[in-house]
Amino acid sequence: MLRFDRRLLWNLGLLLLSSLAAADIEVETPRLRLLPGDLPAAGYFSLSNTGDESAALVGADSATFGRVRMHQSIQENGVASMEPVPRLELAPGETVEFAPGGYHLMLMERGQPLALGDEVTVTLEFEDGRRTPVVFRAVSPASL
Ligand SMILES: [Cu+2]
Repeated sequence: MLRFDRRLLWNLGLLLLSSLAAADIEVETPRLRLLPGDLPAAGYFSLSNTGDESAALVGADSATFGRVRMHQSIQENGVASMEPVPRLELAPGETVEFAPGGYHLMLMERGQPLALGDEVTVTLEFEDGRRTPVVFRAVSPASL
């Protein structure tokens, strides 16, 4: 007869809980716009909160870059600039696009040369302490 021991059940429960918790943020089409030399790269992706509680993105980091910041491009009196975004909240079911002309990750001080097609891991940091590693592929600005 099959007999479950209590600790096994407990571990299975924890595993289930952690996979549920990890499943409510989805990142699609992560790509890194690569500019020549030491110019900052820009990270674009689509971020969805598929859970039933709000989630807030509060930062990102990467071993490949010295500094990663969240920015938003803005147009003021016909002049393009950008401002820091310290916190971006997503309501349940909400999707936010990081795309040219809007939200982006700005990745500065690259620690190694990068070529088109290279993969770079960037970890997204959420307010609840969750850290979600995402693999970005380096693309040319012309492809965006
Ligand atoms: Cu920027």
